[in-house]
Amino acid sequence: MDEHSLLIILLAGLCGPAFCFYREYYFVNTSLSWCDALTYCQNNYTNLVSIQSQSQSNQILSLAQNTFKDAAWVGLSRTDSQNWQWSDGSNVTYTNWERDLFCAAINVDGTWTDFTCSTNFYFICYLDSNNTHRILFLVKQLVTWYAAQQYCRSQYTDLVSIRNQAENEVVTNNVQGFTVWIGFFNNPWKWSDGSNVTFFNWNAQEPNDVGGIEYCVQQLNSGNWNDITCNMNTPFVCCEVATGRTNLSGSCSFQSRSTTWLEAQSFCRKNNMDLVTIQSMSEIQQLTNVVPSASFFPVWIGLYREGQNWQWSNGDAVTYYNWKAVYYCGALNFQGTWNDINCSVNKTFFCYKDYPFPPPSKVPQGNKTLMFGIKIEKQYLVDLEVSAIRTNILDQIWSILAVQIPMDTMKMKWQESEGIIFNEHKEENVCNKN
Ligand code: MFU
Ligand code: CA
Repeated sequence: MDEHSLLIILLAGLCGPAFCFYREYYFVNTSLSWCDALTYCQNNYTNLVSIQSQSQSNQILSLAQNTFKDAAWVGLSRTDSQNWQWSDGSNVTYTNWERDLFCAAINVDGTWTDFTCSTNFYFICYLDSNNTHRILFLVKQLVTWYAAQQYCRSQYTDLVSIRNQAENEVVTNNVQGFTVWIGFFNNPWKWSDGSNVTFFNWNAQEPNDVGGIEYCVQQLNSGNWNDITCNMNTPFVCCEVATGRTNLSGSCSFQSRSTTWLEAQSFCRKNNMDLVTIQSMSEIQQLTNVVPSASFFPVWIGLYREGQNWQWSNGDAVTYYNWKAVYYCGALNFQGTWNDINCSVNKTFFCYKDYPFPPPSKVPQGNKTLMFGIKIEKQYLVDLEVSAIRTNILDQIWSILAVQIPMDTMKMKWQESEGIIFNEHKEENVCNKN
């Protein structure tokens, strides 16, 4: 095999309570299926690479030095739940898909395909008269998935869900030759105060995730929503986090100061409130009334995006799928974006290997950064969000490192990705199923 390995500019590693590793990346210039590439990496190194940031992605790509002109496998695969995961068990926190925010449509042959949710299709609603019998309605209006959801909820019960093959056939018999939206969608949206996200009021063609960096949401003067970068500065509305709220005006306060979404959130929380949560069209109007003048819009609301979560619009349990193409594995394009590709296609790939902590001769000289991950087993069930605990962990790593390398000119700090330092570690992938 023709392999290129990354010189130790980027050092990431795993430090257990008593030992450390450092991580080295490799480009393998031989084409294999995703599963064979995974086996190859596991036998010769540690695993297929997982990517946690743009800068890490750039460094991995620089390894291949224009050797490939399409895409190379990384450790991404899609599980039964339809969510993406890394083969080494780390969570998908950073993403760079060519297209993102997927919603599902059913094709004339009954198979499903996912599209960006702002695509316009006809859609199928259902009316649940007595909770057992569903009547289906094909609505011939070309709209986004979110607009279809809103329409079905206002006129009928919801977008149709499909719980088994028999229901899939019934729905297929109703599509009249069109590809149409069904109620299955990836719902990465969360309310700051922890409320469930079931209601949306997106502006036309939103959410569009311009530049792949629009993780926070603003309400516009029209009452419609736009996803936007969280670093934008705008006014915001804080509300008391109370159950059974009937009107926003009594429990919410408008803040005219323009801040980022995170600053707005922490301001609200310091005052025993949270960013506003909106659950209905009536609350959209109430929020407009809380803002003193149209000129203050757009304003932050408590909605933001994190992770992935395929679900039915009506809350039905996910019991059945019928995807057309099993585009189950993830590859890194040579331009840096990601692509979902059939796992059986042969591609070159990137592996990484964790070595025991480097001898002093391998430690980079000069102004260089070493990145470490630490893996904490279940028996250390501590709240890692507490800063004193983080400081304590850093102190322990420091004392382990100090035995091996001179630490007098070094500094240590936690690296956050999208505000997250610690991720839960799970292992399961498309190759070890059946
Ligand atoms: C729209 C919005 C973006 C951004 C841009 C200026 O995209 O979706 O979030 O506000 O306009 C074309
Ligand atoms: Ca947007």
